Amino acid sequence: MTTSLTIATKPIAGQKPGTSGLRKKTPVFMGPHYLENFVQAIFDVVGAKGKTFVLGGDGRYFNDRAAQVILRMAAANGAARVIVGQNAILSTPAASHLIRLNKTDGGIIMSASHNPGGPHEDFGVKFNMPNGGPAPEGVTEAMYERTTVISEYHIVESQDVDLSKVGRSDLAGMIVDVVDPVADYAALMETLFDFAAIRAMFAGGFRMRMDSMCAVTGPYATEILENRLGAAKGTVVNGTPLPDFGGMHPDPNPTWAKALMDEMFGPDAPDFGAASDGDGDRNMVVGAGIYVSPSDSLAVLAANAHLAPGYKAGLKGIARSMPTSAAADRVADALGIGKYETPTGWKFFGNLLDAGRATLCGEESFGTGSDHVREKDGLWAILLWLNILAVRKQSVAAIMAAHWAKFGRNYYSRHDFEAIASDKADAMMAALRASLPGLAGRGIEGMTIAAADDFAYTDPVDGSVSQKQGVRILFSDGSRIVLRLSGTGTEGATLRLYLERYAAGPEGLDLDPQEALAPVIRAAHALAGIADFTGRSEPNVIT
Ligand code: VG1
Ligand code: CO
Repeated sequence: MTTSLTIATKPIAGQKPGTSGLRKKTPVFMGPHYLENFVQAIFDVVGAKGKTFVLGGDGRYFNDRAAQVILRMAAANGAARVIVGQNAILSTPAASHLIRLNKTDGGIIMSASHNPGGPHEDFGVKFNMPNGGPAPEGVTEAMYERTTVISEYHIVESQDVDLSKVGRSDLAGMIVDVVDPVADYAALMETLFDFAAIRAMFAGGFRMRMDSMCAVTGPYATEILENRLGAAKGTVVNGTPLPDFGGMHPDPNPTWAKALMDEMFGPDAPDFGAASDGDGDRNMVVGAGIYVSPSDSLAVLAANAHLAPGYKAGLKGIARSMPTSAAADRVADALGIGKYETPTGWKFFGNLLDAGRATLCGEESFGTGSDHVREKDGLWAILLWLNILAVRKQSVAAIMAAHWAKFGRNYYSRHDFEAIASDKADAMMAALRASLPGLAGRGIEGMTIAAADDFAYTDPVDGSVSQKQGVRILFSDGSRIVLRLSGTGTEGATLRLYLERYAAGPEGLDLDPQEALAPVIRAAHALAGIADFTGRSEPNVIT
């Protein structure tokens, strides 16, 4: 017996989605009406009556409880059907695929991505559109507006739905289809990559370590790498998703995936190493003794994608977020295909992918993906790398050296200054923005500033404009400094400083990136006054 209830509520301040959905501390999300208000705002904006949605999350603390609330609210709002991953688990790319495969009206993903999880860490909710991609700004803005005036939400009173078993059930007249979270995703990967070639490579003794960081990709990686591709048992480490990610920070970068880095730079390093984040959309790639920066990874994947069956016809175009290095642009130019520079966040790639202008997309923040879904996709990137390695039969180091020899090298690094007081970070950005008009022509650290602006983007497909997407300082030698504040943090502000310098070669392609970038780093500190404003002269995460 189920009863549909309408509950009176009041707006809660600050339910504004950031770079990718609404992210807050878990206790905030668990507070009275918090999750409910936001979910109702989603349904009020997109409409639920008679619709079908996908639901799943990265398994973090509160994921299971939140899923039950969302199901009850979907039923009370008149949804016809919800497809939910078993145990409420779905990686972000797998959710994107299910939305598309089943031609649904969108999906709700419960994740705070690479942010730690647990009772005192982070939780998040994002809505993806019927194309499988993150809701664009216009939609998230409407959801936020809705949260500021909300006065009631709808929820059915019922027992929990049993999400532990695959199969169909009914919740107050709404169909709930519990599906295997891995099966359809793994099948999609088989259509894109040469599994036989990769299997042969593993059979020939190729060794890999995949660190799933106790987050959502564990079951996906185990099924695909070990079961289907024959990688040795134990290739996947930290392969069981845990509510607190085993206390790890599930962010695949050299700082947080240090155990993997140590192994890949150790005496008995495997041929290939990879890691993915909380919700499975990010990836880090490492060869024996060589780290591949995400910007370089995008460029190498673009230059070699045709070696995989899913991309043998070539690429339509390559899109990268503005802070991502220009390495991929050089590949696009060489291939004679379109290149696009978008603001940070995967939602900006959706229109380019839908319109068939871009095939590959990437961000410097360990995100790469293609038009197979509308999210970045960690395992996809890892499989494309494996496909390339299987065809080229060269080491990661040899592939990188050949790439730089051909295209030159865009030395690149991102310095993060986390948990700065928001007012200090805002004051620093305001002063920097005010200084921009006077910067062009100025010399600093032996370089000359060619241009400086605050990045604004006009979507080439729908004409929508996004302002103030980050300060860019461009030098006449191709070096570049970008500064912006994070839109995914839940504590104070995070300043992201992006640094780039181009070396054409043939000399100077083997420098340590921090050394190669030293003058650019000094210039950035001098121009932005980071220490003066924030009291911080050193970043706490370098990628
Ligand atoms: C960060 C990254 C951005 C990425 C976003 C979501 O945003 O810089 O490139 O798209 O996280 O990634 P910000 O605003 O903190 O810089 V994830 O793996 O949340 O979905
Ligand atoms: Co993520």
